[in-house]
Amino acid sequence: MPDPKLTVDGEVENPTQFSYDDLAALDPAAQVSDVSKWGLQRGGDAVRLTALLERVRPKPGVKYLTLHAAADDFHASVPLEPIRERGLLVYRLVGGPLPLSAGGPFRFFIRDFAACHTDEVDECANVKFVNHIELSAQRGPDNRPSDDEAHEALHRGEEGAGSR
Ligand SMILES: Nc1nc2c(c(=O)[nH]1)N[C@H]1C(S)=C(S)[C@@H](COP(=O)(O)O)O[C@H]1N2
Ligand SMILES: [Mo]
Repeated sequence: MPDPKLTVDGEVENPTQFSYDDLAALDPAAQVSDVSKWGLQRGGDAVRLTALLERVRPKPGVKYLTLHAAADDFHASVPLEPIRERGLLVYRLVGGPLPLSAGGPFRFFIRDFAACHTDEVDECANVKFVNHIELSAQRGPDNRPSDDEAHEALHRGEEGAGSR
């Protein structure tokens, strides 16, 4: 994919598209190296959600953040407040773009996530292949698996897909 971009928009003052270079150029205070220390197996380097929010400037009244992965039509919508300080966007692995096999080119990751479908903010919201983050007052689309059966079916499908 030639220079993939992550769009951050919705109810914000300054909708922005971020490339790998744009993310790498964010302030050192925005950068977090090696997220494997927080339990993301494949690791990678990230920028803080707060840095993205500073850039796009959510309008007053924004309460939800929705993660869209067009690649496999996966979507998760989570309340902004509990993830504001814990949200990370993983974009780099060993000095290059995050590969598809690690959920790249952009992967959302929430520190201290809850077990799958035990909370609004759960591991399932660690959306891979994110191409679009949308801020809104109301909850957005969400097709995370809602029970064990749906969850297992999703993971079986992922194995079947092979490349992930
Ligand atoms: N795009 C996308 N992101 C996704 C999923 C998915 O099917 N598609 N599955 C979610 C679920 S249910 C879980 S538990 C985690 C699994 O992350 P892992 O593949 O790194 O173990 O990814 C989440 N992110
Ligand atoms: Mo999950």
